[in-house]
Amino acid sequence: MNADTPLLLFGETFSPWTKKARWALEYCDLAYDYREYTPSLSEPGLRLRLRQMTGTVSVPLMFAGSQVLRESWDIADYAARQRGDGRLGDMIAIKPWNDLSEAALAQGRTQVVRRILNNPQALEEGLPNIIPQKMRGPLRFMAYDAVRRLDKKYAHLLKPGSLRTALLKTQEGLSQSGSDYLLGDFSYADMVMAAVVEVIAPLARHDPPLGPATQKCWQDKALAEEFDDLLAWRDRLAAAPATSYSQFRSEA
Ligand SMILES: N[C@@H](CCC(=O)N[C@@H](CS)C(=O)NCC(=O)O)C(=O)O
Repeated sequence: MNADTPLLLFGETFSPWTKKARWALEYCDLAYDYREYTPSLSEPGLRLRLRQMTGTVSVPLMFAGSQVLRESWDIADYAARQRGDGRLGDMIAIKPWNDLSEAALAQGRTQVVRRILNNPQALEEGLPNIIPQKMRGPLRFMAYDAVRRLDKKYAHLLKPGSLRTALLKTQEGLSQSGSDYLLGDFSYADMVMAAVVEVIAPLARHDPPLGPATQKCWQDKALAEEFDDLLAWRDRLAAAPATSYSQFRSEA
C-alpha cells in the first residue's frame, strides 16, 4: 500500500454518508485531512478545486493524490484496497447492505430536511455563525432557500418505506449471524447499517455541533422506539474501542 498518498476528505459532520467514509478510513488506519463542507457556501470552492463548474457535487468526496473519490462506497473501497488485509470484510458481500443503507439514508435525509423546512428555529440555526442574532430572523429565507434546494436535489432518491425495511433487515441479519456483526466478524456492513441508525437517533459527535432545534429534526421517535435493540447495538459498536471511530469518542 502507498501510505504516502495524501488524503483530503470533504464531508458534513452530521451526514451519515460522511460517517461511513470516516469510519472506514479510520478502521483501515489511513490518516486523512478533513474539511467541513457547508451546503451552498462551500460548493464554489470545491467546484474550483475539482475544476467542475457544472453537474452534481456531493460529499463525502475524497482527493487521494490525483484521484477523486465521490461516493462513500468508493472511499471505503479505496481504504479496503489500500489496507489490503480484508479488514473491512468482503466488499462484494457487503454491497447489498450498502444498497439498503443508501436507500434508507435517502429517505432519512428527506425526512430530516422537511422537518427543518417546517422549523423556523432550525432554519435560523443553519445560518452561518457570523450572522448576528437580530439579523437571523429576517435572513431565515436564505436558509429556507438552501434547504429547499437540497430537498429538490435529492427528492428523486426517495423510496418511502426504505428506512424501515433496512432496519428490519438489519435485525434479521443480526439474528441470523447470532452475533453483533452482520457477517460474523465486524465489517463495513455493520458500519453502513449503524449509519442508518444515525438518521433516526444520532449518537456521533458533530463538530461543529448542531443547534437544539436541528438536533430534534434528526430524531425519529417512533422508529427509535420500535428499533431500540438496534440503537443499543449501534451503541455497543460505538463503545467498544475495537469497532468505534473518532466521531463516537468524546474527543477526536
Ligand atoms: N451516494 C453518496 C451520497 C452522498 C450525499 O447524498 N451527500 C449529501 C449528504 S446530505 C450532500 O453532499 N449534501 C450536500 C449538498 O448536496 O450540497 C455517497 O455515498 O457518498
